[in-house]
Amino acid sequence: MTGASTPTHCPYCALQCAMSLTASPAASSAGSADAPSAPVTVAGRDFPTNRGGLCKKGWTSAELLRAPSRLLAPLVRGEDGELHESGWDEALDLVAARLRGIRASHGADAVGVFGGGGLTNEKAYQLGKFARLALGTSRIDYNGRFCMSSAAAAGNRAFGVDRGLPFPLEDLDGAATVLLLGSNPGETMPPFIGHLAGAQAAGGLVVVDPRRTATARLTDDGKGMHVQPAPGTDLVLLLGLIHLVIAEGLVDDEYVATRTTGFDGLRRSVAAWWPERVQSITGVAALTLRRLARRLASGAPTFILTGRGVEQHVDGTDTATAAINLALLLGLPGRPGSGYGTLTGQGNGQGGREHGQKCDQLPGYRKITDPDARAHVARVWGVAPDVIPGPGIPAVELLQSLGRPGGLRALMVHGSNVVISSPNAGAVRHGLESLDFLVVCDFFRSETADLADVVLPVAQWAEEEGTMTSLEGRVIRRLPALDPPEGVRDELWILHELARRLDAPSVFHVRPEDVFEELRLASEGGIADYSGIDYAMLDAGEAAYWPYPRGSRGTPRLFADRFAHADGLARLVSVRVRAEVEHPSPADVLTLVTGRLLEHYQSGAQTRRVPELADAQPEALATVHPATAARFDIRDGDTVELVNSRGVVRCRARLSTDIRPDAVFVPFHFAGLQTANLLTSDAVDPVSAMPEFKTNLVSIRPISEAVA
Ligand SMILES: Nc1nc2c(c(=O)[nH]1)N[C@H]1C(S)=C(S)[C@@H](COP(=O)(O)OP(=O)(O)OC[C@H]3O[C@@H](n4cnc5c(=O)[nH]c(N)nc54)[C@H](O)[C@@H]3O)O[C@H]1N2
Ligand SMILES: Nc1nc2c(c(=O)[nH]1)N[C@H]1C(S)=C(S)[C@@H](COP(=O)(O)OP(=O)(O)OC[C@H]3O[C@@H](n4cnc5c(=O)[nH]c(N)nc54)[C@H](O)[C@@H]3O)O[C@H]1N2
Ligand code: SF4
Ligand SMILES: [Mo]
Repeated sequence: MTGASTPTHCPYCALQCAMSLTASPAASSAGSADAPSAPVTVAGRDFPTNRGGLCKKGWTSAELLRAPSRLLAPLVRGEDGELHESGWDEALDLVAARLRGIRASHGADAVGVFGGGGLTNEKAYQLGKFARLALGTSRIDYNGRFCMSSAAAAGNRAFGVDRGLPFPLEDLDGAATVLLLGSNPGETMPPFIGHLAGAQAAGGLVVVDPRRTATARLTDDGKGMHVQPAPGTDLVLLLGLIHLVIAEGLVDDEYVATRTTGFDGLRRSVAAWWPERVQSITGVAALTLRRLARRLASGAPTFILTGRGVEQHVDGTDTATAAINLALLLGLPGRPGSGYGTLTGQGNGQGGREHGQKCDQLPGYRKITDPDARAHVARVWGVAPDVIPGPGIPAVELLQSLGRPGGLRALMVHGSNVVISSPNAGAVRHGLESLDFLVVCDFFRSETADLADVVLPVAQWAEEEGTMTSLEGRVIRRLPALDPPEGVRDELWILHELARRLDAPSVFHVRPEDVFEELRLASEGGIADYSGIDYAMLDAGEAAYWPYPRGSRGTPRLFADRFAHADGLARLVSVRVRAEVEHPSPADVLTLVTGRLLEHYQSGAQTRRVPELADAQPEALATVHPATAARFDIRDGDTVELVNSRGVVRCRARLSTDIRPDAVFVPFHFAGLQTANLLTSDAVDPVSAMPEFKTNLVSIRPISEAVA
């Protein structure tokens, strides 16, 4: 596998930019730690989403293939308390024996599995099956609960289906207006910005973000709008826009009458949200709201898109629902050239939420409580339906149960670095430390792997094959460009070997294509139906959007004629501002806003190991408005301490007018005392179980010590 160029896709985000990897001849000596330079070269490849472009993370992704810190053998914690290299048989025998033992003494639900939205469809599918059949546990969930769950819940409730973008990204090119709510693709998906050029030129790019981000700066030409509400007030903002659209007669009456239900309730629910009241809560001028409502209702091609900024809140489902209500009143979903969508985040954030690593789900986006769904999947798996456990508990609750009475005694982690990325991370670390047994599969000793009893090193993206489902709902192929280093194993092989040792009552294939063929059957007839897709058609370049039932042609655009509810209508679900969702701003506290930097990916487990990225962003910086800094006696570059009841973060301050004076921004990519999630709350949205990542109250003060 050397010399030739392999067409594949980026390992990181959901844009899944197309790239070509060319293996250098030295790559065949895989495994030698003395060849740290990238064994493959990366080139952008033409594809509708990225049009040949890549961001810095994509360009440098191959450096991790031979990073000096890559794990090249399993690690097992010894009697001395340290992790030591071991053979594969020894490590897998130990894992199987310990999990069996814990299951025998504490019951199957004492063993949990935590998955990830970066896993291929094949691995995510197999992990769900492994939990249910090999471990017999209901306790599986994944990091998408931190990512997509509120948008997914809102989409399911309104449309009866959750496909992040129900249209190809290229549809955005013709838009006159794009409303981006809490989304910063200028840093989180740079090549995506190309699709906003039309709206930008038409003066219709509207960015709603408490920070003046790279994306918000696209409106600096004075043509578009940057709306900068107080953090966590988007629901009020959206209720205000809906109020205006109704009050000013801007509703698409025919669309609402023929394609939706619930209008009367919705109208009543927004009656009291007149613009001046909205202004007093959000800080957004009534005049701006009116301008925005009219722009959105102009009848020109218009899109409304949400990101994590409006979704990662304890009222995230309601806020996403309000955004959908606005889009439905304007008649956007399903109208050619217009639409509503959410920008899925992780590489396989879409596919990863469809095939069974969610606690309440079976493959094909089926409900685990539905007897027909259970019977169908049980048939594919060759077991009786009652062998499949019932629903488990969502990610935050799962992590809260670590080591607690009646909670988890053992956990397997596949594709997440929860010590950095989960809310109330100090409590999660404590929970992991109190487990009887922790197994982590990773390429590196992530902060979570550091706590494990056994670490199993797995193949990276360029060394494995499989499929990913991009933010468009398009299933794409990942192809291997080189062999994994010796000592590293494919995750499907690991699950196969463990399933065998645990006497699982089903076959666990090792070849990705065999797993995909089984996934096709398991998803057949489900909401996310992949049964008409196979590797050969993807290799031949077919753009396969689900649902893609056997014998059909796939579905690039949803909702043209009907929504996925049985009656074909979309639901206008009335949502209210809940009393318990408060946004106080007493003088001595700030709202901590968290989010992302261009150079780092998620917990930083990967990108902090790429020298070019780490040099560009070596540390977490707290962005503070100069007026706020003056109030708290903070100078640019000072070390500050951010504190609340959950924890303490220490990092240096960066003064900037890009942030509102009532907020402080800290990226969540860093470890140790710079871990933003030491401060975030594990309170969750009642519908989606999404935690409150985006707005948490903190106090701030300068300190004299250097940053640890
Ligand atoms: N560079 C980089 N790119 C990534 C990732 C990464 O880690 N790094 N991760 C990928 C993943 S998994 C995801 S989910 C996506 C996320 O992509 P985005 O949703 O674009 O990312 P975030 O930075 O989390 O949040 C977006 C914006 O929300 C704003 N925000 C915070 N609070 C509020 C609020 O109350 N209201 C409003 N309106 N806005 C608010 C923040 O200031 C931020 O600019 O990115 C993907 N791409
Ligand atoms: N404060 C705050 N916290 C947040 C967010 C926020 O905006 N603010 N965003 C949240 C969001 S949207 C997300 S998606 C999460 C993400 O946060 P995490 O779940 O921690 O995501 P990653 O850092 O991508 O972790 C993936 C880990 O798995 C490894 N890995 C990658 N691919 C594979 C694979 O195929 N198999 C295995 N076994 N391992 C693999 C990587 O090396 C890395 O250690 O963070 C959430 N946390
Ligand atoms: S935008 Fe996302 S998919 Fe594209 S190169 Fe960057 S990280 Fe990779
Ligand atoms: Mo995410």
